[in-house]
Amino acid sequence: MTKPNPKPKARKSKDKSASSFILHPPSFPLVLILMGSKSDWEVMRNADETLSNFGIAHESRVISAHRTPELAAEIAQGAEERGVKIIIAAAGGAAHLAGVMAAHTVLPVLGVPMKSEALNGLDSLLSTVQMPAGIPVGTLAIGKAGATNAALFAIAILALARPELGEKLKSFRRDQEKKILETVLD
Ligand code: AIR
Repeated sequence: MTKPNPKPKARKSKDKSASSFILHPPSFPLVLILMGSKSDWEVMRNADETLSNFGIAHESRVISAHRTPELAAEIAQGAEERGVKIIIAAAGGAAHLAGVMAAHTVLPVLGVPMKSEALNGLDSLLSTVQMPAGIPVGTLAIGKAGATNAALFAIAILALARPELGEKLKSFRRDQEKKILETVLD
C-alpha cells in the first residue's frame, strides 16, 4: 500500500536543498516535473499546464544533477514512497538529470532535452537519449513539444489504471482533430 505523502514544506535556508524551489506543490503528486535550472521553466511550464488541464496532481521544481547531486538522488530515491508514479526530467547542455533520476528509481522517467545556446539542444538530446542498456529514459522532443508530450505521455501511462483519464485523452484528441479540420486559410 502506498504510504500517505508528507505535506511538502518550504525548505529552510540551512537545508541542503535551498538552491531548489518548489513551484507547484500539491499534497500528493502523481507526477514530478524536474528541471535543471529556472531558465528551463519557460519551456517546462507547458508540461505543468498540460498536467493541470487534465487535473493531475503534480509538483514542479528545480533540481540539478550537477549543482545539487545529493538532492537529485534523494528526490529520486524517495519518489516511489511518496506515491509518485512518473518522473519528468528536463535539462539542457550536458543533460544528465533524467539519467541520474532513472539510476535511482524504477519509476518511469521521461526526459525532455532543453534547447541549448551552444548547440541548439542537440547536446541535450544526445545526453538524454543515449542511456546505457539497463537504465531506460523515455526521451521526448527538444523543447516545448517535448515538454507538452512528456505530460501527455505521463497521462497515457496513468490512464492504464484510470479509465476516466483515458476518456479525457480521447476527448483531447478529438478537439485537436476538430481544430485542424476547421482550419481556414485566408
Ligand atoms: N543544467 C543545470 N544543471 C545541470 C544541467 N545540465 C542545465 C539546465 C539548463 C542549462 O544547464 O537544465 O538548461 C543552463 O542552466 P543555467 O542555470 O545556467 O541557465
